[in-house]
Amino acid sequence: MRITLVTGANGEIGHSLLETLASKGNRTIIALDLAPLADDLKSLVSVFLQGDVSDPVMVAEIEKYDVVEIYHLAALLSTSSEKNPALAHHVNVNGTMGLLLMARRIGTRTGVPVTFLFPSTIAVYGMPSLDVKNSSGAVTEFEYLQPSTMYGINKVYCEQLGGYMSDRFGQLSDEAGKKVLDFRALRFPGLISATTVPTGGTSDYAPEMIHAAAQGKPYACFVRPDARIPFMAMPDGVKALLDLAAAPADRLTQRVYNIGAFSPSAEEIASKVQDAFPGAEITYAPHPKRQAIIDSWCADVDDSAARRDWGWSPDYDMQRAFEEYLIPTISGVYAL
Ligand code: AKB
Repeated sequence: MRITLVTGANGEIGHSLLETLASKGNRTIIALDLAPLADDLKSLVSVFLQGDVSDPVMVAEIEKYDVVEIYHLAALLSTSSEKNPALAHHVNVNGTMGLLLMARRIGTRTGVPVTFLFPSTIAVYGMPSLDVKNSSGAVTEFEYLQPSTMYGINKVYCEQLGGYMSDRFGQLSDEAGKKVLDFRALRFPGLISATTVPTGGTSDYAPEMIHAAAQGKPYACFVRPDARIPFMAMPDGVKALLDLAAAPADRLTQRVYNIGAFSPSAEEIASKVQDAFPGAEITYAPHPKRQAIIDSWCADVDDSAARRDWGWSPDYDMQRAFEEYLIPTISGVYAL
């Protein structure tokens, strides 16, 4: 049975990914998280390791298994990273480097290249001004890569690192040319889940607004009504990870792919929320520093490479996300 490792298992993507992976069967799932595994995930995994992904003792423990696929989700998100930049660098960069080295050792030992799925982010972009952001349209993977946040810097570096570790590691040594690691990254927009609420991100205003309204609570949005970044419904985020993991290597022309779904302003999200929950009380209290982070991210992404190379296409535009996923599911969550 193929062995799949998921780090950051308790996180938002981890939750949904574990449910989907387990429903597919035919694999052994090893999950890792700093905190004890959430009760609803316990029956889905074969092995749970509690600890720090950047701890070499933990890495040595994982390395005992012949892992063929890694979803490395553990990370500090953008707002948390600004509160503790040194810790963010340690977890987001050193943790990733440790796992990449481990993946190379496993691939060398087993003779099977390890597929390494890395969630990158629209935080890698650094739009120089609001005018440029508003006039540049959908940005490709190769433009405006001057992030202003620790998280964006960590992620854009790890994208490069993953490519290096797959293709050029030790290029002057005996290691050269050995295909033992296959790194693939997705630049996620803000993800919106109907069943979990994020912590520590800057795109959190959208899910917070929806979950507050579903509970009948007022919400003060921490960005301006016109703030615009790309978002995606969580099932599409998980689908993208699985589709990229399954794509034949010879179809991939790059190691890092944008994926898009919809790009609403905060005001457009609020209007959808108020349609679904009439009377929802949404006000605006922009936080200048979090607003500046959102202003520095692109308004839309060009995901034509993902569409061309591995058939990416989101199932949910904004209307379908609200009508067929978010509202019915959230209403059930808070009705319980
Ligand atoms: C964050 O806000 O930090 C994340 C992201 C867009 O990567 N949700």
